[in-house]
This record gives sequence, C-alpha cells and structure tokens, in this order.
Amino acid sequence: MEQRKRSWAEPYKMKVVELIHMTTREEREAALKEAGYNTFLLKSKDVYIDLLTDSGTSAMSDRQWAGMMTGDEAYAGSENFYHLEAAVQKYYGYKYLVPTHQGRAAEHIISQLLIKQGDVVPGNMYFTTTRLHQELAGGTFVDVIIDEAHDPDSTHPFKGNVDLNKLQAVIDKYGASKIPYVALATAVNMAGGQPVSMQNLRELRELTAKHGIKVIHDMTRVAENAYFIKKREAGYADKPIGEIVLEICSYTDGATMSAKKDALVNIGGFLALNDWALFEKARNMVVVYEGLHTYGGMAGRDMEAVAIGITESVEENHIRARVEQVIYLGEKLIAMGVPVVHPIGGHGVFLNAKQILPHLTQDQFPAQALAAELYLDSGVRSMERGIVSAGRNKEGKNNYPKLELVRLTIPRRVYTQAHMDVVAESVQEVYENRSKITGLKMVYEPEYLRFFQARFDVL
Ligand code: P71
Repeated sequence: MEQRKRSWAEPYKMKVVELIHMTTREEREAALKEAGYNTFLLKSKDVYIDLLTDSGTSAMSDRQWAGMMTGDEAYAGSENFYHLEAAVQKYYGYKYLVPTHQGRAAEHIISQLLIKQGDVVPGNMYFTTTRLHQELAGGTFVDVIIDEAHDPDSTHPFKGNVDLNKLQAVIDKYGASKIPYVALATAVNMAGGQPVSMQNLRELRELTAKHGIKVIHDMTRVAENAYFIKKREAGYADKPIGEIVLEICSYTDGATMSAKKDALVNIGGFLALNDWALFEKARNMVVVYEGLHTYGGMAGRDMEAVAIGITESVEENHIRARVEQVIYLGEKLIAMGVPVVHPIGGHGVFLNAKQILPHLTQDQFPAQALAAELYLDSGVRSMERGIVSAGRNKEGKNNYPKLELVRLTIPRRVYTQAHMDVVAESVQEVYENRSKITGLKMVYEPEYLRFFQARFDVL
C-alpha cells in the first residue's frame, strides 16, 4: 500500500513576535541607491524578509532566554563557562574549550598558532574570513574540494567532500611539514551548504594521520551536515543526530565554531581542541585578543545561551524542520524553473546568477545585480556569493570563482512557510524579467573582505 505523505511542521509555537516593515518600490529604490547597491549596506528597517544570513539571526527558545537570566557575570570562573565547556565535551567530544566572541576570532587564534610564513592550508573550499586569517598568518589556501562542488548542476549527495587525490598531490608537492592542518568544513557554506560524508571523513582521517597532519574542523553548521548524513548515507538512517555529530568530530583534532549558526544564538563562538599543549597556547592568546579564558569576549549570559542552543541544535525535530524548510523553498524555485545550486543545501538556497544573467560578464557583478533586483522587487534581502565575495589574490588580481551565486539564507526558527512562498514568488518575478537586469560597476572597494562595504553603481 502506498504511504500517505505526512508533513513536518515547526516544532515550536510563537510566544513573542517582531513586527516587520513593508516598503514601497520608491522607498526601496532610494534605499538601494543609498546603500551603493550592496545589500550589506541596507538598513534593516528597509528590509521586509531578511535572508542576508543565518548568522546570529536565529530566534532563541524560551529555555535559552531563561538561561540568559542565570548569567553569572563574574570576571573569572563564570558558572556559565563550565556549562558551555560541559556541552562542548558532551555534544562534540572535544576536550578543551577556548570561548571567543564569534567564529572569526577562533580562526584568528588557530591560524596564528599553527600557520608559519610559507605554509599551505588545504581546505574543502574557501570561506572568506577563514582564508583571510590563514593569509594574514602567512599561509596560502589551496582548494581540495571535489570538482562537483564547483558545478551548480551536479547532484552529488556529498558535494562538500575532500578530493583525497587533490590532497595527496598537495602533500607530494609541498611536503607534510609545510601543511599545518587541513581546514575541513562541514556543510560547506560557499558550495551551497553542501555536506561531507562520514566515509570521506574517515578516509581523510586515515590519510592525514599517515602524514602527521592535523584536521581542524569548521563546525559552524555541523548539525546540518549530520542531518544530510542521516538522510543520505547508508547505515545512518536510524542514528540520532547527536551521535552522528559526535562521530564527525571524532575524526578531527580541533574545531572553530561560530555559534551564531547551528547553536542558535545571536553572538558567540569558540575554539575547541584535544591537544593540551596547543590549548595552553590558545588560552594564552585569547586573553590578549578576546578576554579572560573563561569568557573570551562573551557575557556569562551569552555562554549559557550557547550551551542550551547546542543541546537544541541536535534535537531531531529541530534539525529536520530547519533543513526541510530550506528544501521547501528550494524545491518551489526548482518547480518554477529558476536555476539554483543542486542539491539544495542546509542553510539556504543559492541562485545561479551566471545562468540567470548570461548577458552579463562576471566583471559586471551578476550576483550583486541580481541581489539588488530582488530587493527592489519585494524587499527581500539576500547576499552576493560570487566575484565580489571572492576578492583578490595575493598579486592584487580579482579571483574569478566558478560559482556566481545569490544566497537566500534562512534564519533558524524565524520565518514561516508563508514567508517562503512570498520569497519564491518574488524570485520568480525577477527571473521572468531577467533580460532587463543590467550590470554594475564597483565604485568603492575596501582592502579587506570587500563584499561587506563595497559600493556599486549601475552601468
Ligand atoms: C554567513 C557568515 C557570516 C559572514 C561572515 C563573512 C562574510 C559574510 C557573512 C560566518 C562563518 C561561516 C563559516 C563556515 C566561519 C564563519 C565566521 N558566516 N565559518 O554565512 O559561515 O564566523 O561570523 O561568527 O565570525 O553569513 P563569524
């Protein structure tokens, strides 16, 4: 007998709501111009549905808010630090915790500690802040993700996987002594939120162990990765998400975490390590750049919210609703014929701007132009993930990434299915009028992470 479809629904109900603003097209035209056609520079009050990022934009639970009231704001030895340390040990299996105010601060510390001038750092696709910290420490990032990750149409189930042949070639070329660690991200952001398989992680561990190379895990979205393993990898269908997360972490030597994503908080992060000597050095550094080693730039109440958020992030109902909401939007757009990155990832739907705007060259910033047009149509804010984000290489030349994307990033527990419908309809409208979209020119370019503050004008 055929099984009837059973729907999922949000595993929470609303207790407090935040009213959002609607604007007219004229108001949006003025706001966009003032923002230099960069969605990062829009004021939030001018945005209707904010899909800029899933970072720090989650709705916290009543349990997290209650936890905030138990903030122990002692300068040293806050109770909340020990709660967070216990959560990291229990849910992720890492031994030692260095709290930081957010993910990039942990990246700064680990990069400075492990990377020497002239080193190479292989990784499964770059992330903007991660690569910058590697470069500032004297290293060069080398991409070793599988080729499929650079192909928006490939439906490989684990497009985040490390290509072990590519990694072996990097080891052969430079020698293990020049490779401080492999930067391994789960649910690879720039590839479209694409997961790494457990099989690949096991093989990566084996290869790196043979050469004495560490694996440092960017675990910002590890629970989303675990959900895909559960759904797609043989042998994991009946395993609890928490167990899958623990197994993932067990193949790595340490981790950087932006708790603003998976861990459902508005601010926070950490570096987690298994090696005592390295931990001691990191703990020494955190007091210089972040704060004492028992708060690292977070208030006690923030650490409590992270500790509780971690426990909620691995709840089956939570992670299912979270990822399936993203997939709901993605499938709706696919049904409308809109070119997106396949398969739909864990934290957002990525529009394929190269394919949508074939009349623009990459130098005319197609993804930036598409994000601007979407905002104009409906007040939906998205993020460019293409040539602007990719920045310049060490010689000062523009990087030309294969992926030229607009990210519709879904905050956790914030928007409803009706919001997703409104977003899809706006994307469809923009898609149907795509031939009228013109390119942009960059009129201001900051030195670091240019996408945040760059300004554009119409061509
Ligand atoms: C995202 C962000 C936030 C962001 C950062 C830089 C440019 C645009 C937006 C942050 C991440 C991330 C991964 C995989 C480390 C960080 C830095 N993502 N690794 O996707 O996704 O964490 O923001 O807490 O410093 O919008 P941090």
